[in-house]
Amino acid sequence: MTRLPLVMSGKSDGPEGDGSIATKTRTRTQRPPMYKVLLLNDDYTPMEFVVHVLERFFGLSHAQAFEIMLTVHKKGLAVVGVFSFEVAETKVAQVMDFARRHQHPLQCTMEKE
Ligand code: TYC
Repeated sequence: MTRLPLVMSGKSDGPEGDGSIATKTRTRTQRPPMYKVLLLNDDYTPMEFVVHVLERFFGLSHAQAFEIMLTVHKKGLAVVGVFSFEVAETKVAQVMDFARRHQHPLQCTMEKE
C-alpha cells in the first residue's frame, strides 16, 4: 500500500507526526512541613527533671539529654527535635502535662521549621 504525504496546509507538526501536540503535566512532590519542638528555660524546674523529660519523651541518651538541658539552661532555649505536625503536637502535650503534674513551670512549644 502506498502512503501519501499528508499536506497540513501550513500548520506546524509535532514529533507525533499526525498534527497532534503531546502534553505532559509535571506534578511537584510536596514534602510535608516539619515542626521544631523547643524547650524553654526557667529558674525553677530542676535540671534532673528536664534530663528525665528528654530521655522519656524524646528517646535521648542520658548524655544527649544532659547536653540539651545545659544548652537550654545557658541559652534560654534549644531545639529538642524536628517532627511532623502531629508528632510534635503530641510531644509538646506530653511534656506540658508531665511538667504540670509535677508542678514544674517547664515550657515546651513548637514552631514551623
Ligand atoms: N534553669 C533551671 C535550673 O537552674 C534548669 C532548667 C533547664 C530548666 C532547662 C528548664 O528547660 C529547662 N534549675
